[in-house]
Amino acid sequence: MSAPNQEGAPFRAGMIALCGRPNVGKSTLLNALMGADLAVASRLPQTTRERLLGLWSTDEFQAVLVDTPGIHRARSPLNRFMVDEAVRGATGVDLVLLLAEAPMLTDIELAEAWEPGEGALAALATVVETGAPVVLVLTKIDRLKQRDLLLPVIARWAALHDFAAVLPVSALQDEGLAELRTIVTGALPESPPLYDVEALSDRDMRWHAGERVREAIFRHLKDELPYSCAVTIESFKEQRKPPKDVIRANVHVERESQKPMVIGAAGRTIRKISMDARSAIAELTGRSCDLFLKVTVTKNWTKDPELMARLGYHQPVGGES
Ligand SMILES: Nc1nc2c(ncn2[C@@H]2O[C@H](COP(=O)(O)OP(=O)(O)OP(=O)(O)O)[C@@H](O)[C@H]2O)c(=O)[nH]1
Ligand SMILES: [Mg+2]
Repeated sequence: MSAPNQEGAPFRAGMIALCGRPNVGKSTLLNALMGADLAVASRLPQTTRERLLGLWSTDEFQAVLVDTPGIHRARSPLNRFMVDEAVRGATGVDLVLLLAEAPMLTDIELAEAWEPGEGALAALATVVETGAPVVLVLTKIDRLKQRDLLLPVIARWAALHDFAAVLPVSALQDEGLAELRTIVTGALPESPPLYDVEALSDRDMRWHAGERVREAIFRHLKDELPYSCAVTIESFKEQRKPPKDVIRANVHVERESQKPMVIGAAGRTIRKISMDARSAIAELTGRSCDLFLKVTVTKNWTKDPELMARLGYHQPVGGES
């Protein structure tokens, strides 16, 4: 039994996974629900590579929000790792939020004929297999001119699965989030906290710092280049006087030819990446920071599970969840 809070109600805690195809807005929604910029989001698909737990704790409950990589047809070892992480993130949770973009439809005929795509159906099949109740969250509704065109879309989705609820939201415009928070907290079983109630996530600041560098890479590099980059933190020192973090990180690329593209003419690109990442890290830690980036070639790392593991992309071994 968990200890009752002041009102005498027992404490509740549970896991809520955010799942769906790449780019549907999972990380943005996690940040909006948490009211903190924890998860890296970008305009490019396949931004999130690893499971991240966002810990939303109050005196009454702890909701462990699980951000997951997008579910997609994986070809490379890195992509297979990502999809495995997504499945791991959705397994054993109390509720899955299946996110799908609200389609941008312009007339009722199109809306009535609308069908979810293959990728969205595959994501649905994957989360249904976990056996957890599923809430369908239709995202980015701020982009829609005519909201009533969502009704036939909702009806089509509802015919595919017995969803616990269907909810249209906009994470960026704070629409539907109060309802979603009610659904999330309502799904938490009676339980003591699962994680430290003071912590915001299950990852340490080193990991978050690496993610901020990756976020800046996704913002400043073009085409396939962000997908060839990984970031490792070589050292993270908390200096006392004056108080600041001194961070040295490696940006790994797959091929020699990619190195000058990441560095840019006269180092301009890597400087932009560094400046963006530095201010994002400072915002997260509340301390100033010095960030030193080095670009390293780790040949074909996305295709080699051993190299991937060395760069941090490995599933836990043994019974660890
Ligand atoms: N207009 C609008 N855009 C949104 C909203 N939520 C997310 N986006 C945008 O959608 C893009 C993808 O968002 P992410 O949160 O990175 O999506 P994701 O599902 O985590 O993507 P992966 O990690 O790549 O699978 C970003 O450009 C976001 O700004 C929203 O409510 N409205
Ligand atoms: Mg994401």
